[in-house]
Amino acid sequence: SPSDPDLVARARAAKERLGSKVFVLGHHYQRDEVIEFADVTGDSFKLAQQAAARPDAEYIVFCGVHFMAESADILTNDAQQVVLPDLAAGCSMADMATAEQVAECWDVLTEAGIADVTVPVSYMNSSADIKAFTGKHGGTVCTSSNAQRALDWAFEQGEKVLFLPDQHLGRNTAVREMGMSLEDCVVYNPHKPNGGLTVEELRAARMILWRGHCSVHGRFSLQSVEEVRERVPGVNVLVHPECRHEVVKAADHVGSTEYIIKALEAAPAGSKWAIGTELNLVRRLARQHPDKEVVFLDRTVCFCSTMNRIDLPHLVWTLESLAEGKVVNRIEVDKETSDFAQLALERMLALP
Ligand code: CIZ
Ligand code: SF4
Repeated sequence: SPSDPDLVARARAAKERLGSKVFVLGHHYQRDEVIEFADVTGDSFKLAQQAAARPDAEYIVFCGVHFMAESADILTNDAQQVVLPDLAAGCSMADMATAEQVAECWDVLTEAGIADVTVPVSYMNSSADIKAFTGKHGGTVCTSSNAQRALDWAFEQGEKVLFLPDQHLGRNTAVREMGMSLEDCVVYNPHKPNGGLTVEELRAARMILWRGHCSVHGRFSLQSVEEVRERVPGVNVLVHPECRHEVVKAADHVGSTEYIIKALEAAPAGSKWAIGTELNLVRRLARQHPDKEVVFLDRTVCFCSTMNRIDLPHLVWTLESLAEGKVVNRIEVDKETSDFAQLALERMLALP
C-alpha cells in the first residue's frame, strides 16, 4: 500500500534538515516505506561496516533489529550515536541465547572436561553479550557468508566448536559445506539440565549446536520445496542457510541475503525462482526482476514481525526528534562488553 504522503514529506524534510549529520541504514528485510529513506541497504554485517566507514555521521539510524544496532555501536566511534527507531524491534533468534544461559553451558562443558578444547563461534545474529562471551573465550563471530571460513579457523584452534545461537546455520555449514556427518553434531538445549546431553555425547561431538533458530526461516519445510516444484515446473529453489537442514538439502542453491540478491541479478531472463527468505526482500526482488518469475517459497510463511516494527511513523518520529537535537532510542553497549565483542568481530575480519 502506498505510504501516507504527509509522512513521506515529513521524513524527507527532517532528513534534509539533518543533512550529513545523519546516516540511515536499511536492512534488506525492512519495509519498502523505510527502505525508501535508507542511504545504504545491506545485510547486518555490511551495514555495520558502512556505519563505521562514515565517521562524520553523528547519528546512525539503524532500520533493522536490536542486535544489528548493537554491532553498529561496537564498530563505530564513541562520538557516533546509534538509534533504533523502535526499541521493540528485537530478534527472536538472538533472544534464544542469554548471557546467563551461555555461561551455564560453558560450566557444563568445563565439568565435562572439554571447555579448553572448545572454540565458540557466534553468528552475527546474537546479542552483544554473546559476542563478548565469544571474544573472551577465544572465539569468532561469523555471518552466513563466511561461516565455513570461521569454522575452518575454529577447528585449527580447537577440537570442538560451540556454535551460537542458530543451530541450522551451524549444522548446514558443518554438514553441507564441510563434509561432517549429522552424528558429529549435538544440540545443546538451554532449558534442560546439562543441555539435555550426557557427558559421553558432549565428548564425542565435534559441533555443539545451540538450540536456537529463526522464527521466519525455520518455518520453511520440505513440503514447501516439494509444493513449489509442483506449482512452478522448472523452478530454481534458493534458500537462506538459516532454513532447516532438510530444506537446504532439497534446495538447488543456498546462500546469504547478499548471495540471493546477486544470484537474481545474474539469472537469465525467463528463469524461475522460489526464494526462501524474508518476505519483504522476496517481494522487492520480484519487483526488481520483472523479466524473471520470482515467487515466495511458502505462501503460509510471513514477514519477520520484529523487522516490520520499524515503519514510516517510527522513522519520522526518530528523524524529527534528532532534527530537534533530541536523541531517542539510543543503543549503547557498555565498554567491557563492547571491547570483548569487538575482539570477536575483529577475528572474523581477519579470517583468511
Ligand atoms: O535473518 C536475518 O536476520 C539475517 C540474515 C540477517 C543478516 O543480515 O545477517
Ligand atoms: Fe531474527 Fe529471523 Fe527476524 Fe532475522 S528474520 S531478525 S534472524 S527473527
